[in-house]
Amino acid sequence: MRRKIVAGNWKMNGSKALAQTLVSDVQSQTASLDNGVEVVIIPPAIYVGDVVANAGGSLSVGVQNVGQWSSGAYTGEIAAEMAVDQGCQYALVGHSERRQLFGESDDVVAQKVGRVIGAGLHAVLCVGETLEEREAGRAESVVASQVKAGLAGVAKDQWQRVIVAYEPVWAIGTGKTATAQDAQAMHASLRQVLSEMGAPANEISLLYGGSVKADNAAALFAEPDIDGGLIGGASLVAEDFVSICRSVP
Ligand code: G2H
Repeated sequence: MRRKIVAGNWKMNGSKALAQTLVSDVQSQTASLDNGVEVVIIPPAIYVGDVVANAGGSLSVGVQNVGQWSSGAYTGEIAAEMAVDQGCQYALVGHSERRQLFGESDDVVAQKVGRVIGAGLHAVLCVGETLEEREAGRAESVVASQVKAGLAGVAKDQWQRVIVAYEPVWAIGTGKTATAQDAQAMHASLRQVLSEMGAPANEISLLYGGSVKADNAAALFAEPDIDGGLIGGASLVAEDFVSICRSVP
């Protein structure tokens, strides 16, 4: 059985107050869900401690990024071990905003995956094609190459710490969502790629992300290879995020 996960990526949004009120609301309204969903809150790193304090034991917590080093003179960076130290269980790696705005290459992404898994966290590797790549018929090959590069260093006994989030770049924060059928097709292709890499593909949770909202989550999550979602904007409103968590079948 694959884990069903709904993770809220706050990006550079939120506040100490939100880390208290929203997290308490989400915690109290999701703790008794019987659909088996694991709910993860991924705030800006500076609020991780506040979120952990309000997570009440039933929510998991993650960071949006880690440095590719273990420690040292890297001003502004945080290490995977520090996220563990603060009570995190997850780290995003290779979000398209990191790739596009901060120039993260597949090589850097692979190094970060290594650090995250090595520290004992679950790595959520984010992959996805641009509109230009999709229109050129290259969506599947682009995504396959990001997965192969990002997870190239994963050892046989580490796959249980890997989650992949498919986030088509053209659907991020734009209000455009891939159809459930298009997302399912990409997830099936992703599972095939993982299988070819020697991973236990049927045990790896694959999340969809990109303008997931309360009104489109159920259709996406009903697809056989979509095991949950990575939610941006809608994770900042408790009512919407809880509704998305409830949409997991
Ligand atoms: C994709 C997603 C969360 P949004 O980046 O990672 O954001 O739901 O706002 O498109």
